[in-house]
Amino acid sequence: MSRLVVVSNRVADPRKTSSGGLAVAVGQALESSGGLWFGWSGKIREDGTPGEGELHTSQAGKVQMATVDLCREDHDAYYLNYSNGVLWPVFHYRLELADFRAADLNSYRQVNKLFAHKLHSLLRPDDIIWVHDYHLIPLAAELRAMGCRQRIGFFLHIPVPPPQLLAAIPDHEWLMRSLFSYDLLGFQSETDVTHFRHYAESELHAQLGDDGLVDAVGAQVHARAYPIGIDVDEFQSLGENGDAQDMYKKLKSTYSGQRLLVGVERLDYSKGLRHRLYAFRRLLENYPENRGQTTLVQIASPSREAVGAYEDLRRSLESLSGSINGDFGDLEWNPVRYVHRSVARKRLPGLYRAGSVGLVTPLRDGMNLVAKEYVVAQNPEDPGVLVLSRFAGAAEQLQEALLVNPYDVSKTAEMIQRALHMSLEERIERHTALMERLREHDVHWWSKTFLSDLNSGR
Ligand code: ADQ
Repeated sequence: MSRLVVVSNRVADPRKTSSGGLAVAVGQALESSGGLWFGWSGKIREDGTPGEGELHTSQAGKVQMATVDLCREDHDAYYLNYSNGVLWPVFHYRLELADFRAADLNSYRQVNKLFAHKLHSLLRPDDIIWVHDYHLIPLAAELRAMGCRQRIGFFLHIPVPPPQLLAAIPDHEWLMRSLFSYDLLGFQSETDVTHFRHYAESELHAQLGDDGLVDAVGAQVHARAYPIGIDVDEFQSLGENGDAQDMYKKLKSTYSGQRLLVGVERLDYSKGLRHRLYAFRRLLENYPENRGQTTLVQIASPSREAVGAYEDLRRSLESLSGSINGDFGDLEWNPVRYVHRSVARKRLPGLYRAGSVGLVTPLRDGMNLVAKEYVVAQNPEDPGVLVLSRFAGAAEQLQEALLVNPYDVSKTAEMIQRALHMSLEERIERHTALMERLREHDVHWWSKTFLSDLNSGR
């Protein structure tokens, strides 16, 4: 059996479940065959040299961990400026937030070359390599240039925008051509696959074949949707532990007599937090019976604070929730409970379960695992209702949620009102259908299907 090598920007100890969905899934796939997990160590060397970094290896159970440090200059240019300041906004359709600088692109290439170089020295001939996410798009091209012939697959966790937006990235052909060094490309949704195929056709003159085949720049690659899932059993049993139950009880007693709307995310402009607060304000304006009765609990954990756009968003959310509380609140009731902190994973199911409505309304999202976790955390006999943006990858699968266009603030408010008044029968019907889908396409299905296609050359 060939060894699995996973490459991602960040590496987590697979034995620690606190790291959450993806780390658990990848960790389990690695544990089952024994494998290697390679990526950035998370350490920044202030005195390091660009393009260089020390390799550290350690053993975590059956998994070998190999990580590389980055110097300050590489970290800022490759990680903050290019990955999170160019690729993240453009791939989330937000050209106006992207800051293109040639030096950052050079560093992005350089760090991918550094990673390829360090990884190459650890590879065995029959390894199978699975690269994750936008930080590492050119990794396979660099490995191929070093003579690597192993099968290499790539999974993109974020959306693929339409070709015209991709084409705004300076050197986009270089970036997108490098995807043809992989054997298999996995995307979150059919929409993403369609955008990739259209790009390849219009910009790289690709021939499109059946079963996801794309033939361009002298190479053939399969590009398909493998929607990522969650570990349903793991999340359900997390909900049965004391911490989750305490959280549930605490919320129920703090907000007794209230209906709760719950939102949980990293504080990121892609998550639609501003629009969500506008929709909540509209709910209180248009349906005044909710005043004093309905509270929005919004958790937005700190994220990428060194990137400028995130600082602006933080300030505007604080002022928006302050103004809703000022305009509608009274001595007994604060309409918005906005928390700029993360919640421990073991407490999350309790928070989700306390929410009569789960608000997951990103302006654009690769998949969105919070939507899936919210559904799994519900009491099947009295489930809450998921209000989900049609622009989350998850919307392709979770059709029984109440789907909304987050830009349409009035309609979103109307849907929240509908969710608050949905009959028990309809809630159970929708929840049962959603659970079936989540079980069928859980995270184990995701990693097994991708790896078996990569292995077999399908
Ligand atoms: P993210 O943008 O980080 O992931 P998401 O899919 O929602 O978004 O996953 C976040 C994970 O972190 C979930 O397991 C959630 O429970 C946890 N989390 C988020 N906010 C939290 C908070 N405030 N406190 C505690 N835990 C929190 C990227 C893509 C997504 C894609 C995933 C996986 O942007 O579109 O679904 O990768 O592929």
